[in-house]
Amino acid sequence: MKINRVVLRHMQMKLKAPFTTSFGSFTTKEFILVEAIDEDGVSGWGESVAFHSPWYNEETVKTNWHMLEDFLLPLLFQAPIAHPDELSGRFSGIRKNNMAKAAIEGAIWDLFAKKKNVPLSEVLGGTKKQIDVGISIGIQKGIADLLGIVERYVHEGYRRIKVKIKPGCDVEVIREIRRHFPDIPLMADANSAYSLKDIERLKALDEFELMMIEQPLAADDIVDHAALQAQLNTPICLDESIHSYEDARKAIELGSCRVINIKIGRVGGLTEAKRIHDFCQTHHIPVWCGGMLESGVGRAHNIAITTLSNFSLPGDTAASSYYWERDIIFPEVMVHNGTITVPDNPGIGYDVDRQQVTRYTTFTKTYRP
Ligand code: OSB
Ligand code: MG
Repeated sequence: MKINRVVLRHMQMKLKAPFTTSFGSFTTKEFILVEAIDEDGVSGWGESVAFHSPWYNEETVKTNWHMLEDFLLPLLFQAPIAHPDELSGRFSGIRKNNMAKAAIEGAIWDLFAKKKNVPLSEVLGGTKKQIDVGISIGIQKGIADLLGIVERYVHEGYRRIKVKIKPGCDVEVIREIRRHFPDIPLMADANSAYSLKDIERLKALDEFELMMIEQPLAADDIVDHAALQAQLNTPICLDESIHSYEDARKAIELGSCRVINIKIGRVGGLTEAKRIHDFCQTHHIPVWCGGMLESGVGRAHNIAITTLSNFSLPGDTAASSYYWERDIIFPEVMVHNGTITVPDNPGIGYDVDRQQVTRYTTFTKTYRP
């Protein structure tokens, strides 16, 4: 593949409802949409999942734009690409900035699959035609609101419910949910809100038979998580702590977790996501695909990777309508009875709706070799 040009678009999309985690709340999603166009005029699409501010990791929309403009696109333009797996090597001289790397790599994967005329899921080695999905519910003002929302999505058929927790908004909340929904597959995500000092509080969650507790401790930790896992019955799932195959290997070796949440952006792209998936499979660690409140483009990539067999737990890829009044892909991502039918069109399998893209674009710049 020879890349003729790359278009970066700064996007701003209003969320249907504010999303609140242990770090705070946001109402608008700002992100970079990447369009890579080859010499034949075929477009591949990627999305940077970095947020406006660095609360989840150190990357932001601005740092991603800077990395793409000043480092990654020049490397991309250096030579033609035979296979998207080459890019992680080409980018290896640049430390971290995984979400920026994944954004352009994702566009090249889509383009590669489109040129081959096969779905992205298939070129990644995925086999599922349908994927099970769960939903991630942000922190709510009151327990009654939360119970209402849980009820709604259980009723819609989502395969598991994830709720956000933080100190002071945890054991009592989970107890209430369990009292009303004794049998639902339920999990909690702390987004690093606890330390080992809170071990008694975390152990108190054991009685609720959660599927797992996600990232209870520090975002850069795998050592304390191993100590915690040794004392918890509930499986720990790592999110923020896993940036690479090497991180996953070490975490599993240490016993820091029994499940891994793979986010394509956090690990630097689909190539690395596949490597982590394969390693976890060999070591009997189930994985699932996390979400970053993506637009339909990022969501389509998440659906494609979820078709790999060890994505055996429902991920956070909810329907477009959970996030947006109107998504930027056509058709929008639909969830029926907790499952998404994997599209069988070439590439990401959804059309990018250029009219909607234009509506949400605040700034565009085109880069050429
Ligand atoms: O920790 O998984 C997370 C959203 C933003 C940042 C981090 C996380 C989340 C979610 C929601 O839990 C995922 C989604 O629905 O896209
Ligand atoms: Mg998480």
